[in-house]
Amino acid sequence: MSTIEDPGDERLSVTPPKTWATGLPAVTHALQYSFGQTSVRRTALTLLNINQTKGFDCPGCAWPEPAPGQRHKNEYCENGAKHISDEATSRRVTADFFRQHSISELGKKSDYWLNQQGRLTEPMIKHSGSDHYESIGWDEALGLLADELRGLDTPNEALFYTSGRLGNEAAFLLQLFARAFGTNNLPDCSNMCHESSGFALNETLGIGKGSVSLQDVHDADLIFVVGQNPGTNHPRMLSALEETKRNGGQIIAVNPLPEAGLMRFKHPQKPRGVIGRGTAIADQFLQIRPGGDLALFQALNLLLLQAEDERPGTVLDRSFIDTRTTGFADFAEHARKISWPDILASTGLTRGEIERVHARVMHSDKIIVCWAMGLTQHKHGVPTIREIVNFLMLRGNIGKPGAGVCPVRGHSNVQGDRTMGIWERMPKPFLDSLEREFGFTPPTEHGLDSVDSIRAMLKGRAKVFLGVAGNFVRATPDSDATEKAMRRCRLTAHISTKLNRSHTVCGRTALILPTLGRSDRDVQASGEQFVTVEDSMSEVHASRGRLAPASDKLLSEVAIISRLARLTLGEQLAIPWEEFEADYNTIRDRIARVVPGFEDFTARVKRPGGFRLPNPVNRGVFPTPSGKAVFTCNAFQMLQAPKGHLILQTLRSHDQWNTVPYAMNDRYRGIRNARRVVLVNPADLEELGLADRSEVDLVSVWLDGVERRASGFRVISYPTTPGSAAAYYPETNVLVPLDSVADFSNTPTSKSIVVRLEPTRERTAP
Ligand SMILES: Nc1nc2c(c(=O)[nH]1)N[C@H]1C(S)=C(S)[C@@H](COP(=O)(O)OP(=O)(O)OC[C@H]3O[C@@H](n4cnc5c(=O)[nH]c(N)nc54)[C@H](O)[C@@H]3O)O[C@H]1N2
Ligand SMILES: Nc1nc2c(c(=O)[nH]1)N[C@H]1C(S)=C(S)[C@@H](COP(=O)(O)OP(=O)(O)OC[C@H]3O[C@@H](n4cnc5c(=O)[nH]c(N)nc54)[C@H](O)[C@@H]3O)O[C@H]1N2
Ligand SMILES: [Mo]
Repeated sequence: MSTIEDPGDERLSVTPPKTWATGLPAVTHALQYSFGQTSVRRTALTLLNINQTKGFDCPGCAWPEPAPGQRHKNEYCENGAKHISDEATSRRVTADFFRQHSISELGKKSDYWLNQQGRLTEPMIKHSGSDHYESIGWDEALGLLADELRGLDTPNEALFYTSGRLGNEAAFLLQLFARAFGTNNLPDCSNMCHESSGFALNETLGIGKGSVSLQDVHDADLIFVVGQNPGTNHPRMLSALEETKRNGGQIIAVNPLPEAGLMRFKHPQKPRGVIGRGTAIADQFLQIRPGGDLALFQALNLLLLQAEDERPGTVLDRSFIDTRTTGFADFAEHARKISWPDILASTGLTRGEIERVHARVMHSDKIIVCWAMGLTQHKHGVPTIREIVNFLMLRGNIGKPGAGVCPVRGHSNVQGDRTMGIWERMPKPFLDSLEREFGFTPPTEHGLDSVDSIRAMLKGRAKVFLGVAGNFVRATPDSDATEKAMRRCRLTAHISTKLNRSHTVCGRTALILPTLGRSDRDVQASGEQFVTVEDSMSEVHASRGRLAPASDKLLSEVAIISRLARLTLGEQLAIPWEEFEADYNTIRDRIARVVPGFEDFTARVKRPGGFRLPNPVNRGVFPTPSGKAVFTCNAFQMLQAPKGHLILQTLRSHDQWNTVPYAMNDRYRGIRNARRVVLVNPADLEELGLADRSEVDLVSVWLDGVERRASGFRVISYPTTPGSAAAYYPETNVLVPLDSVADFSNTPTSKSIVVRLEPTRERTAP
């Protein structure tokens, strides 16, 4: 991995972290990136159509838009503008480009460089034994992929990976194709993202989705923002939190890093936001130790139980607990056993800080807990989220206005893709429904998730890999192992808009299948099409691209999947693939009959703003086996690194979209011109005898004794929680051991890697 070029490093500059987010600089930064990628006219066309009822859904995060009448005419954030300009770029990757650059040469380029080359324009093939991609026609490319699929010993030797960028229609077709072909091998980015949330919420509430609406966020008395960096990753969430504050609500931020967006917010689209100090977001900031959140909520639950003991009948919501839940008695008995020394050791907080939080809780009737990767990507991510559900249920904060659970999703349609059946373990009622509609029996054996897919490729049990709308090689853990796994495949193929590292780590044969992006106009036989997406709060709405496609050789994702399915499965099944490609309404008609909540889909989604899928939890209905919400007992766990080691989290800079860096900067954290940096608390630097800005290798320590090393990182003295460190993903994925996963959800523990820092010179010395 160390052979990959890294632009920027030499010019590293560091200033103190910012204490506010999203002001005027945010707007100018967005326009700068856009003008660097494309013309003024395309910039105007794209930016004016983001998140408007007749435009397209921002391909950035999954935070919802306000109701149609309440949207700003610029309903997007700085980072949304960057994502869309990155897609609308005027730069092009042509067949000529691949003649000039061999695959091994491209493999040495940085992720940044690969993305900057522009939009993919025509299908390409790498033949067995060749080091170059060459042009190939669509029919031939898809025919070859179909032949490879049909030639497998069992359908379970095929893998169909997706990210949450895919719209509902294409996602529905992809899972339909995989299951009609005979496998549930549908690994997705969710496996590495909110899988822990889905698992914990399914188990406790009976549905793996958030329960709150944007209105609930505005109306809450108290909101916890835990393990999440909204200033960078969900900037429009800050406007919602500002509204909460205006209505008298309070915010508690829990994070090892003092993230700018959690501290103070300046609204970029209101005059007041551009000048002045803006709104202080967090009323209380808890600088927690990594993984200490489980103990924090266990402590809060203990304090609630004790308060009820002191003033019986006044603290807990007995009527909610007695009528709607099970398991309270066991939970209460277990919860009382936690000790304060354990709580303080695990959280790194003081008892006073936790008691202050408790006081706020006691004064709040409506509480919401929001979270993201800072919780899900830990070994005990599932128990942590279960404990949050316990916490909310104690005072009846589930299923009532202004209260509830809010896992803040990543990719714009990651929640929708799951609703459409992109999941390796879709429940039986969904499979039965598919069978009724399409007349074939879907396989019932669970498929492989992302981590197990890598294992299967390594063992030669999976041989054909199709990736859709993502960058599997960089998103997954243990980069060296993953690359080895991909290279063992007979065929790797990717449906993509832009060049990325997954295209350079090839199976024996490899295909690049270029496609339309969200902002591109999509015209099929029946005319102009739109697609649909579901946001983090279950709002389903239409998305219609407006720009001329990047090349006339692009096919839509729906077209590619439909044609591939027809070539692979032939005409023997009653699935009208040609009709699906010609008119997406015909796909929606099928979704309406298969997926609950989508009745009359096409008509309802054409209304401005679309519609919200019902969440039974908000009617007091819990679709668990017992029909009740479930209190759980979660054993105390804490993260500890051996002496001389740190707990490293891998996270996003302000200038990247997942595996794709847009620039070398991380403005809010004050870092410019470098990504190979590691943020370490000054006290730890002193103890480790390391100087600020010195160069180190990060070496991860894991049970299997394999050395995983990321070389040449510059140390930056930074106010992170002592004992913890932070560095950017995907450069550090090489450090995450394949077997280091969250219990139950199998999510890589990207937020807790035990590392030691070795001065780089030690290794290079003779
Ligand atoms: N601009 C931009 N927007 C994005 C993305 C992007 O790459 N760029 N990615 C999208 C996707 S797919 C996702 S999933 C989301 C991700 O959104 P986030 O979850 O906000 O993303 P991360 O950068 O991984 O940040 C994790 C945060 O959790 C904190 N944290 C780490 N460990 C702990 C812990 O143990 N406890 C607590 N309390 N906090 C902890 C970190 O300090 C950091 O603030 O963003 C989405 N939006
Ligand atoms: N160490 C570490 N690893 C992580 C994480 C972490 O925090 N730390 N986060 C995890 C998380 S939360 C996630 S969600 C995953 C993300 O993993 P992925 O979703 O697999 O990765 P992305 O970087 O979003 O994928 C980018 C590629 O998508 C393609 N693309 C973009 N738009 C479109 C489109 O409209 N259509 C098609 N067909 N292709 C398109 C482009 O070719 C682009 O190169 O990474 C995970 N990996
Ligand atoms: Mo994600």
